[in-house]
Amino acid sequence: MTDFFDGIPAITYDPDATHDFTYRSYNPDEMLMGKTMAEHLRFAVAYWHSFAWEGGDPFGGQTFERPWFGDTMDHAKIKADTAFDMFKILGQPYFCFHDADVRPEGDTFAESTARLHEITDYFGEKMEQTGTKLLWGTANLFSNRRYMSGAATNPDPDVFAYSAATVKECIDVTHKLGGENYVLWGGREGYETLLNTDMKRERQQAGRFLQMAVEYAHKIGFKGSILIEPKPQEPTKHQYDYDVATVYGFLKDFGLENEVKVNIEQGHAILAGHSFEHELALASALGIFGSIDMNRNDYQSGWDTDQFPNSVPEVALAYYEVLKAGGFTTGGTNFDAKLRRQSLDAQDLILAHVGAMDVCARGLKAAAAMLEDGKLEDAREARYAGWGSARGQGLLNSDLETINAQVKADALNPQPASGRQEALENLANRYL
Ligand code: XLS
Ligand code: NI
Ligand code: NI
Repeated sequence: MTDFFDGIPAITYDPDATHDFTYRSYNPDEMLMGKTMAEHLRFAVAYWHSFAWEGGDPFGGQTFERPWFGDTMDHAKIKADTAFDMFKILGQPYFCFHDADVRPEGDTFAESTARLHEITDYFGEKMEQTGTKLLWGTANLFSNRRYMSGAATNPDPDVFAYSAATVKECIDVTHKLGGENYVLWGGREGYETLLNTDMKRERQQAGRFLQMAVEYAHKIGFKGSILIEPKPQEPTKHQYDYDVATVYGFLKDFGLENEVKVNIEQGHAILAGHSFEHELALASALGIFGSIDMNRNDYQSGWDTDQFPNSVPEVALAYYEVLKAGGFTTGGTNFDAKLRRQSLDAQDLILAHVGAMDVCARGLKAAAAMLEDGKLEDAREARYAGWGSARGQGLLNSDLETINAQVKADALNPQPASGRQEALENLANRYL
């Protein structure tokens, strides 16, 4: 045990507690639709925001002072000790990390790699002791200046090679730790200006890179899911993995639509001009729904502010889509969220997660009630009932000429029906 969280108790479910360190809605063992809440939500803590981020913004640097900040392996171990202390306090089942979050960069590729293996072996022991599991691992192919012009999509083949070699190591350590997914977020896979960019070539590079990752995962027997995390921009002006629809087209193009799924982040959906539930519903319709990053943006600043979720109605609509998609298999709810830079204290880190988990629990309960009650789905089905008839089905197997003749013969004159939007919004609000 480190002393960073001294005085903070393990958080348990106690809705009547008079202090803040309690779950008021997240009751891990409570059954909903045949599964426990813990099994539905599959919460994960993001190592980077909670333990690597120093509190900087575009106008100022570090605000947090943490005993594990520093670039030695000793620091990395104190960071790991503190992280696992937090996991114990929260009792969430999973965590996620990038290579760069967990070990200091070495002077050479070999040194960075040796450090990654050393610290992940250390994780392995701690995971065994605490029972915390790895939801996903990933490579940070965006922070170091070598990636400023892209990783897989870099104009320099040496950077492609360095990135591919790094992904191999990161898949290896994810596999070693029993990770249930491997994520690729293309933070620099895009462009700042088309004037210097060969989009066709860069897209081909990205496609081949992803194929190599999939081939390697198969080769070593990695059973988890490979996930792409769509995002339209930030840090680059335009990113190739813009949104779920774009990623699906890309996967189809490279024959990967049955190999790769998506990790959908609320804030990224908003940046792409969609709602979170839109992205979830589309991924489910396309058969590529994988996992979620449950962090929101600030709607005024309109940037990827990575805030902990705090709106039950928004979260409920998201989990409604997750439940309709059949729930998570390998995926889960990752809090890719960071504190505000004024939230300096150890307890801020704990309470941010406690609040977020409670909001998700309330959202999940509302979503389960909506689905179990069935009124919304009944209304949706009734709206499309015509398509269930023999005539509706026949239409799709017909052709324009036959349909044209039939419409004339029947003197068809379709009558519009109400979409009942307000009534359905009223209905949805009753569960919240
Ligand atoms: C950044 C992304 C990143 C990924 C993991 O916006 O959300 O944190 O989740 O690389
Ligand atoms: Ni993000
Ligand atoms: Ni994310």
